[in-house]
Amino acid sequence: MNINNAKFEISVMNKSQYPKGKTPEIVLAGKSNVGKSSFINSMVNRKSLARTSSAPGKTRQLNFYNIDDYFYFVDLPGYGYSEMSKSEQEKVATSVNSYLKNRQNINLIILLVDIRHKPTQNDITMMDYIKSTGRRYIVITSKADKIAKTKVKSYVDDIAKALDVQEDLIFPYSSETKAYVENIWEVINESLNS
Ligand SMILES: Nc1nc2c(ncn2[C@@H]2O[C@H](COP(=O)(O)OP(=O)(O)OP(=O)(O)O)[C@@H](O)[C@H]2O)c(=O)[nH]1
Ligand SMILES: [Mg+2]
Repeated sequence: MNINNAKFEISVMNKSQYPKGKTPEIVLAGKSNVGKSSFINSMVNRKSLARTSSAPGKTRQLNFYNIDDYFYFVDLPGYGYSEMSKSEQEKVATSVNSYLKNRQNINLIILLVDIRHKPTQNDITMMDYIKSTGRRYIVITSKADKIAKTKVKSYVDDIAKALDVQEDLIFPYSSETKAYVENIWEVINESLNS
């Protein structure tokens, strides 16, 4: 896909602030530090459109990135960040869950998990929640550049099992090398066209 104009639009906490209109939203969910913001940057060929963090857990709001007025990438705050106070974590989780459940504009939810690690309990809980919304979703195993190419498939298969995800709904990706980027655009385009 050829992107001409990707821009940050708004950072929100409450639904009263969500963008108006019917532009479809492609949502990035996942643990803090898994690579959500890097994913957005690499997909739109911009180094620092979405702020990536050397200090994880900085993002506590939902960030909307307008892609050619065609769709939004929505960067969710990461979960599992232990330095955040419990009440703060609950506040963030409530706003994320309510968005995922109620927002009409959501077209596709992408759950990112690190290809190198067994999914955490938080990942499994998030996966189950996403399934419970009844929305279209895929899982992307991030940081595929960190393991040998020949091992990618077996790592992806293990994660698919742990999250109980169909084989055709899980894809490896690397924001660093952009390996497999074509597959991901294909899925996104398909979801935007249906
Ligand atoms: N090698 C490699 N590193 C990556 C990749 N994607 C992200 N990273 C690195 O992982 C770290 C975290 O990436 P972010 O994109 O900030 O992660 P995030 O999920 O947005 O984190 P939060 O905003 O804290 O929830 C950064 O140092 C990135 O450079 C990847 O595909 N390969
Ligand atoms: Mg981020």
